[in-house]
Amino acid sequence: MNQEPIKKEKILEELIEFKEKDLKFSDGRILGSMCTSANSLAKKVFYDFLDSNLGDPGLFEGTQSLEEEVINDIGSLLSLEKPYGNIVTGGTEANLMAIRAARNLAREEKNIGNIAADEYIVPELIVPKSAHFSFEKAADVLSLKLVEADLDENYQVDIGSVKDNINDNTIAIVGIAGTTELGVIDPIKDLSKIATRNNIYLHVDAAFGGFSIPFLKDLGYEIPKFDFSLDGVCSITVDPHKMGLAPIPSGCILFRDKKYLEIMAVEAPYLTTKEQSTLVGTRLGAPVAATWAVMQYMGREGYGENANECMINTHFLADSLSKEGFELTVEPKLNIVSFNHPKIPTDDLAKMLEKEGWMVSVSSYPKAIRIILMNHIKHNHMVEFLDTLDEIKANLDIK
Ligand code: 0PR
Repeated sequence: MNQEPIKKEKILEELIEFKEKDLKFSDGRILGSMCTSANSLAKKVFYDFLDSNLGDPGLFEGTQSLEEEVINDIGSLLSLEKPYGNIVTGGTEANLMAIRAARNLAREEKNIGNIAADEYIVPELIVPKSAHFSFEKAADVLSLKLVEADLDENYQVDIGSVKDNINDNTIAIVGIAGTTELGVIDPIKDLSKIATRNNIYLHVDAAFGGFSIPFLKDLGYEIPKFDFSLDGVCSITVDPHKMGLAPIPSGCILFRDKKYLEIMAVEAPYLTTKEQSTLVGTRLGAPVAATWAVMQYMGREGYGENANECMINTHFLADSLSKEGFELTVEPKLNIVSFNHPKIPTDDLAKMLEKEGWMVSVSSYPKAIRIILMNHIKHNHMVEFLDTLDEIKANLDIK
């Protein structure tokens, strides 16, 4: 570290050099990211609330009220009149909070995972094979056995496999509304029935889909129920910093009942609130205010337009790829296109695309090129991308 202070201008100048090495969403070359450039009003608001700390909310009552309003607004999107929850750093923390609530509840109500019990029972968590790796972290942190349910031919969780994996030690089942790799929506209604029948906690990970499915439904897209309108759903993760256009870090965990927050509360005797259920202590108010602002600014209509435009680009890309001899893994339900070419190994294709400046990602199951059509990807970018694919095929002598 420097001994003498450095002038502001010099610091800012130096930072430009670093920033220039970063890719920009607006260039339309980042094809594998679920994040995008945040709404500009939200960025300004974020800065205005940088000093606010929701770890001690009595000091920042205005920001606390904003959090209550955001939670209520997201709850109403997901068919829950009185939701409980928090704005957190993202999907990982939201999923961890949900599974912690489920674990603590099972410990109290079923004596599973109770270190004070005569015999310690290892709690089990059932997730679809397609679940985001954040559940692996949750299982590790909470000392759970992670049980992967199989997928069916459409890459949705196989209900039979979930049923087969349930036993007396199961503390929660997870369903996904918008899988990370394919954007697939699990049959949450069936999971809800199973969870209710077996008295097991059901968490829905809608980190990606939560800020598009409700609006696409408004517009007439046929998407089955996935939210709190299904009785068995206890909690939902939805990330404003993905399709919600909020700045990073903004995730949201919603619970159906206050008891889920209470079961993880620890005492915080010297703070302005005497209990805390969130994982982090000192907690940024900035993402809360920024998420509040962008939600007001967009409204249902604005988010509808955003989700619809992403879907139009998705269908354009998917249809064009099919015509050009590429094979789609699934028909896209949300704004992710996953494809392969029968004659080009996927990793080779990804490398060739990257050499031409296209930052794609490769999914693991099944292995495929994965394109996420966030709103920084415009029609012209996709036309250029298809041109690059044409050139690659021509260079390899593929018709
Ligand atoms: N649940 C689902 C369904 C997700 O897709 C993700 C992340 C999470 C939970 C975890 O969310 P956080 O990353 O906010 O904690 N999905 C993206 C992914 O892993 C995250 C991402 C975003 C990765 C932008 C890369 C990137 O450039 O693909």
